Amino acid sequence: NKSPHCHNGRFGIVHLFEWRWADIAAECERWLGPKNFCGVQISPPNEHRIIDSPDYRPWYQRYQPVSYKLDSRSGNEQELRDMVERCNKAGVRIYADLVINHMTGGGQGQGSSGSYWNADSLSYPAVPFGSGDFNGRDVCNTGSGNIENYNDANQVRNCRLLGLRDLRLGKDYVRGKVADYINNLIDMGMAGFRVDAVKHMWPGDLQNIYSRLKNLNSRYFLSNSRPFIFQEVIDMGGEPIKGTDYTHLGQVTEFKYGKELGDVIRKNNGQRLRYLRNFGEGWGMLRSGDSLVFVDNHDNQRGHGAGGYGSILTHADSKMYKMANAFMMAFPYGTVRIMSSYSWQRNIQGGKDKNDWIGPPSNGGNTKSVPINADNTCGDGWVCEHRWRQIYNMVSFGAKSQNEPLRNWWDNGWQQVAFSRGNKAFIAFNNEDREMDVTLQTGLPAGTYCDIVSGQNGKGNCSGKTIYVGNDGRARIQISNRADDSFIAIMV
Ligand code: LM2
Ligand code: CA
Repeated sequence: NKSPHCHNGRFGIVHLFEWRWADIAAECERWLGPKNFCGVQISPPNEHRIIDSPDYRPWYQRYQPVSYKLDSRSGNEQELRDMVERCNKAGVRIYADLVINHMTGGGQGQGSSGSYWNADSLSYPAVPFGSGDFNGRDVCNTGSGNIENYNDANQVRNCRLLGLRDLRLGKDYVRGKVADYINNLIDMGMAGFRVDAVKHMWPGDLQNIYSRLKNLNSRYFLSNSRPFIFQEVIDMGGEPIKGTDYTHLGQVTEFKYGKELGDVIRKNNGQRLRYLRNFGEGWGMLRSGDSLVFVDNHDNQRGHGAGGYGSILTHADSKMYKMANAFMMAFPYGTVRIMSSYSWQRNIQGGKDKNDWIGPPSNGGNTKSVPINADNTCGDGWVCEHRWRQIYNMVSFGAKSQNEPLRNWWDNGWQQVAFSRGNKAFIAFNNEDREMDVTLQTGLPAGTYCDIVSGQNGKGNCSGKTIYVGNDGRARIQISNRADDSFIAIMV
């Protein structure tokens, strides 16, 4: 299913990467609901490996499942249930990250819920999975048993990704265990799922598993609602496996989007803002209704996955990052996901971040909760991009204008563009190295508007720039290239 099941007037999915369940519950009530967010992508809720060396409690341990017990670094099952209920009551949907292609890498130990596991004997008794439940030499013919060549679709699906023990998803028993896990989350009230490593699973196996899933819980959803599924496929072109191999099953992550948008806003390779006029399908991306879009994600913000440091924008490039997110939320293409990060010290050597493994803010490996400062930002190393005014106000812009067509496109031929969404909202960007001062058709009814980028529109007082739209719909738009933010946005 391709609908995220947003409540009316809600917009955008925020990935609260590595947050604790108790913090997410509070965030739904105090922030995400009131600010019109549609939903939250949560980190994998199942039991995972605990890694102490060579990296101490890295974030990536959660991509090594030990069982489907709901006990993870983010909290236990009771906290997870409480979160789903409170978020649904606040009108905010929850989508879990599903790691179902594989279990752990090599080694043995106890998982986050204390369950024993042994990758050498392929033993995961807390599921239980045993050696017959994994792909072996009969289906994977590489020397190492790992994926060696992405031009060979068979090994991409049947061999081990990074040595991670590869589940035999063609087997009825394995499909059943995976579906039971997902159905448990559906019964709890989740609205859908991000599916990890989809390139590494056969479309037919996924179709079988999805067909076993229940309808969403009728306590929170209309009857016969199907789970919203967005599938992680990194398709930058040039490989036999394509994102479109999976669009009949649900939405697919469009990794070209963040790379290309980053290149445009950085002005790489002669790119211009003007070229964004037909961004999306016109640039060879997935059909809008099939596409899940984002500026950065938890992988490519630290050099994992796809994109590259020279292209992808993150919170570390804040001025360009806010522009990119604003464009994404204003422009009619795809389902929007916003990243919410924690900070870490980047240390790039030879093109690789030596600190790319660092986990969330923690005390001895226990993830810290997220303190909220008086100015609405977060403390203790949590970046909380979704609490930056320029970003959350654009969520409201998206919510208000999402059903309106793109109108009144204007550009100066280069790095200045503007457009409206019907007669509801208008946005203008100046990415030149000089001032912008033009009079433009906004499409909006005459009146006095408050720029939601430079300030806040309170009751009768605007702390941002004031913009006057005349009876002809036109307004003078002045944007300095040296301002904190070089774009303005107004809405009815
Ligand atoms: C994903 N999408 O398809 C996730 O978005 C990505 O974050 C996951 O990789 C990957 N697939 C597997 O679920 C991350 C991380 C890897 C890490 C794996 C497993 O990017 O670096 O691999 O999780 O934790 C780590 C080590 C790697 C090692 C592997 C197995 O970095 O060197 O390979 O564990 O022990 C021998
Ligand atoms: Ca596989």
